[in-house]
This record gives sequence, structure tokens and C-alpha cells, in this order.
Amino acid sequence: MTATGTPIAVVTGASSGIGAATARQLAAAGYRVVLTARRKDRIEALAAEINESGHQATAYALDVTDRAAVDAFASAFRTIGVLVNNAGGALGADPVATGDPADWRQMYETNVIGTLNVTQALLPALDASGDGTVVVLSSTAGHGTYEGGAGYVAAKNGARVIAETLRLEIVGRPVRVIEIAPGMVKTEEFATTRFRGDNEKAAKVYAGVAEPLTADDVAETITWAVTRPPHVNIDLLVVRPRAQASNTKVHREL
Ligand code: 8X3
Repeated sequence: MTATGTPIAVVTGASSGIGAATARQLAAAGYRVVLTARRKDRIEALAAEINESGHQATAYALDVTDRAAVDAFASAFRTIGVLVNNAGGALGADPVATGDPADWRQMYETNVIGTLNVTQALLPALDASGDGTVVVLSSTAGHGTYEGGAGYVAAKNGARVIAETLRLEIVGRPVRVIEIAPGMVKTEEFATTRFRGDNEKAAKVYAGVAEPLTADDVAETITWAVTRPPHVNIDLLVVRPRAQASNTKVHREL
């Protein structure tokens, strides 16, 4: 708790998409939200928007793969109520035979090492709150593979394993570990980042899908899970659009 008694929620990757939507919703739910991302201008603008709406937010530019920077960030907090490990993403959709190892490495760095860095650094402050919550945004990709997905699937399996293992290791301490695994979510950047700005390829991901999930849909599931009473641990919440029955079975109206 802070001096004013308002619990803090740290959201990584808060500059857009699910992270930004989660920051808005957790702020509305009564948390003082700390927005982190590499792009300072974006998180500062979002923090200003949240503050103007009467809620509380601050922005802190942070690259989750930079451990020294993460440690410096963590040293500013004595207690933290919630950590949402949202920073991550996909790069490329090439088959195993031709995938770029540099893409695989970068996905491991952001999705796995980034989550590890921030979770390790903030765990003492989460513990100190007496009622902490760690959220790991994995993906349905962390629960089943698909052609062209191996690099991302491997990285999201890593994120999933952090959540599962940490929950075992800290049982008895006052910290919950929640994994949220979204399927197809249409955000402004996920697919265009994956395809390095190729809008045509990015559009194909969602082609003919009547209603992919939105960032707000996922932020609602995160906020719901986080705001359950402290003794209730939502271990895993898988959320997909109705049109997506599995990673490889999507209804498209083309
Ligand atoms: C995103 C889901 O299907 O693009 O995390 O791997 S998918």
C-alpha cells in the first residue's frame, strides 16, 4: 500500500493494445497504475489521460529485457499490489525449417526473460503488500502449437511455465499467480509487428473473422481475475473469440 492506501498496479507493455486497456481498467478499478513500456511518449500520454479522468497513473520508461533498468525501477517501490506482465509479442510466422533464429531469440528475451526480470525484481514488494498478484499474459500459443508459430509458441510456453512454477514455489506466501491466455485478439500492433509492418499479411490474420477479441475484452478478464477476493486464485483463464475453436480452427466468412 502507498502512503495514501491506494494499491499500486504495475503494467508492462502499457503503451498500446492489451497493456494500455488493462492500465485504463485497473485505474478505474481503484489502483494507482504504473505504466511501463519503452515508448515514453505513449505511456506519458496515457498516464495524462488516466489522470484527467480522475484516476491515478504514472509513466516509467522501461525495457523489460534490461535487468539493470528493471532493478532500478523496482527499487522505487516498497509494496506493490499487482504486477501485470504484458510486454511481449510475436516476430515472424515462418516454418521451423526457415525461421530466423534472431526472431526466436528476441521473442524469448521479451516474453520469457522480460517476464522473469520484472517478476523477480518486484516479488519482494508484492510479498510486502501482504496481498500481491502476479499476472502473466501468456497466449493460447502457450497451450498448443500451429504451423508457422513455433518460435512464438516456444516463447509463450516459457511464459506459461514461469506462472505454473512460480505458483508452486511461493505457495504459502501472500502472492497469487494468474495466467491469462488469450487467443485471437485484434489490436493495433500485434499482427503488424509480427509481420514487420506488412499490413496485408497482418490483415490476413483476422480476415473474415466477424469479431476477434478486442484489447478491452482481455483487459476485462484480467481486471476480473485481479479483483477476486485474495483467497481466490484464477490459475488460468483461456479466452478466445467465439469464431476461434482452436489455434487451427477459425470460422471465417470470406
Ligand atoms: C496470440 C495468439 O494465435 O496469434 O497470442 O498465436 S496467436
